[in-house]
Amino acid sequence: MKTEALLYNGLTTCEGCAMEIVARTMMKVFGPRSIVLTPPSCSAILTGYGRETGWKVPSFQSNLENVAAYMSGMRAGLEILGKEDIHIVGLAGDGGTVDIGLQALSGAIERGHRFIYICYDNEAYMNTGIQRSGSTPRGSWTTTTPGGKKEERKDIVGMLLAQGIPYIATASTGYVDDLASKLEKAKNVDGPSYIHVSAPCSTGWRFPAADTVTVSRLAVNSGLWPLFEATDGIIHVTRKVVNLNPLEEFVKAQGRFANMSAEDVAKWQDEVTDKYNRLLAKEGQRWN
Ligand SMILES: Cc1ncc(C[n+]2csc(CCOP(=O)(O)OP(=O)(O)O)c2C)c(N)n1
Ligand code: SF4
Ligand SMILES: [Mg+2]
Repeated sequence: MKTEALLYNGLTTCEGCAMEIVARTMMKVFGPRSIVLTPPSCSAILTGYGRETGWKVPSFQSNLENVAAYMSGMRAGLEILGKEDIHIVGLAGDGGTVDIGLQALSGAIERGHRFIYICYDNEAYMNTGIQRSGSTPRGSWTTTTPGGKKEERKDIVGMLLAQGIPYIATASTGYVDDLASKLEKAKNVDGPSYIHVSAPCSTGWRFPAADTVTVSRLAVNSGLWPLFEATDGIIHVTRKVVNLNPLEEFVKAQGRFANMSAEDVAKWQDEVTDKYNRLLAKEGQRWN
């Protein structure tokens, strides 16, 4: 990894922000020949306001619904200019990806443009006050689901795998080396690539800021957030957890699941274990 920090210090994200870990890791992998795009979201804090920016590379803020369309347009422009060696990187939240920006993302992938789209998933619309998104898990408190969300979250990775994408991976801020190696692979793909990163948010999930990495790891090691990748649709699980941690440890580490009963958690545990085992059985096989 290149060691030069391509993000300034002293940014105004919350203490312990996992999104900032993603941003710093991705810049170490991609280096100075990069253009970063962010939609309105907490990542837009890094892109900044007016004449100030946190990035040491060119950056651009799109609308919430169209960061992938901007990325594909920028790639087309660079091709006309004959500039082949520049990485186009999008850093978008879950709301801007699985809900509002989904059409632009799907279209850009279908057109086959070369870019790296990174969704840091903090599982709600955090920047505007912790509203539920399509990625908020069932049972979670948000300001718009005060009694706990009733609906299941969207499986965006499954959706994009079904569409067909040259490279896609899940990752976590609990395992930064795994994240970095997936960013490295994504960097070298001749087409679109997508990485979906679990990025716990102490502000919205209600846990102490010092616990970000611990909470990230609890999600992975309970089987709730499996770490895997798919190259041309072939599944490879990058971290195989032999004895899954009880999901209850992840649930209890944060305040947003305070309304869940023991039965709710037990049911969720069964679903997570079943889904995890079905994923392990897909190792080396096509997703669909
Ligand atoms: C079309 C549109 N709707 C709503 C907004 C207001 N808005 C700005 S940031 C944001 C939250 C985005 O949530 P997410 O993508 O999950 O990123 P996070 O804030 O969690 O980092 C919203 C709703 C907007 N800018 N554009
Ligand atoms: S609200 Fe969450 S995602 Fe946004 S800056 Fe704070 S910790 Fe990071
Ligand atoms: Mg979000």
